Amino acid sequence: MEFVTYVGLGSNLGDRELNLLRAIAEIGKIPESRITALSGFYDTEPVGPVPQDPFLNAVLRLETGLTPHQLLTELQHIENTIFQRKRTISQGPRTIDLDLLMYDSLVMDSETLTIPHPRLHDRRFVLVPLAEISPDQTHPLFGKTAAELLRDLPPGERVTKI
Ligand code: PH2
Ligand code: MG
Ligand code: MG
Repeated sequence: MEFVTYVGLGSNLGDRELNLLRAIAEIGKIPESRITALSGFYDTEPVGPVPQDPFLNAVLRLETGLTPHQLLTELQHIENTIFQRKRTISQGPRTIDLDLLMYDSLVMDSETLTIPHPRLHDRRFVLVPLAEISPDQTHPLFGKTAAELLRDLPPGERVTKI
């Protein structure tokens, strides 16, 4: 379990809290991996082009021996098989969304996976829970900590701890 990774969780369809709890339980079963921190749950205003209901968001730290693509496959398996998520509207409502936010200090851009997550640094609904659990975690591209990224973010969408 030598790599420190962060996973963002989001839900705005069905029982949002139950969906996050179920997803966390499933992430806990990923081989060669261990959850070492979990943020609180945040009720957040929807961001992006699609008008939709508010999300419940959280971030967890997962220490793993899996490669980024192996971990992505595990997360997609939970989204698709456990939650039977259908990919209809891009960035639209979903029962569960699991995003690999950071993988150690790795920077990569492949067909299927971009690390760090390309919008991580300007999304309050990610930075608030990330800074809660790991304020000193540095972003490998910007060289700023989660707390600094959050501090430097202009006022934006509402993020309320439940
Ligand atoms: N996810 C999106 C689009 N907009 N807004 C909030 N507040 N939280 C999300 O997780 C979210 C979003 C698509 O992934
Ligand atoms: Mg997402
Ligand atoms: Mg996603």
